[in-house]
Amino acid sequence: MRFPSVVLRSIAVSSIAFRSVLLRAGLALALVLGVVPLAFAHAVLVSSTPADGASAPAGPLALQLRYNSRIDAGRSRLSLDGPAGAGQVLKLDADPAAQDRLAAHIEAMPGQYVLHWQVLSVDGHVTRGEVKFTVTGQ
Ligand SMILES: [Cu+2]
Repeated sequence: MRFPSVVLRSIAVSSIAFRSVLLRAGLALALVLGVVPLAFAHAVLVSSTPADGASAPAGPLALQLRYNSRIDAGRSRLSLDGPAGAGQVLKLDADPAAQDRLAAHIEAMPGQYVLHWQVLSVDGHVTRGEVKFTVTGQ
């Protein structure tokens, strides 16, 4: 009878496929267990003023970025693309009491802005991102 050998072969093939699935599931689990806790230690942007996608009136504008953990403001950086040019590095407001945020002030003219942030969190990891906002005329 040939039938049983065909069945056996197909069981062997599906067993290899099953092991490969198990291996992948194991790797995925290891990634989840091993990498996600580290990712939580990085500085993640919690909120910003202006908020991403928001509008603000022209004139003096306070920029603030708040993170989920303490950051090293001395090794963090804000730069701004706007109607006055791209890559303008902003002078950060010093506030030793606010160790989880970056702040700066600008005199904003109407236009589209992209605020680029790069922060060093206390766990030694650098994260980056951007906040886009619009400044409207009076
Ligand atoms: Cu980290």
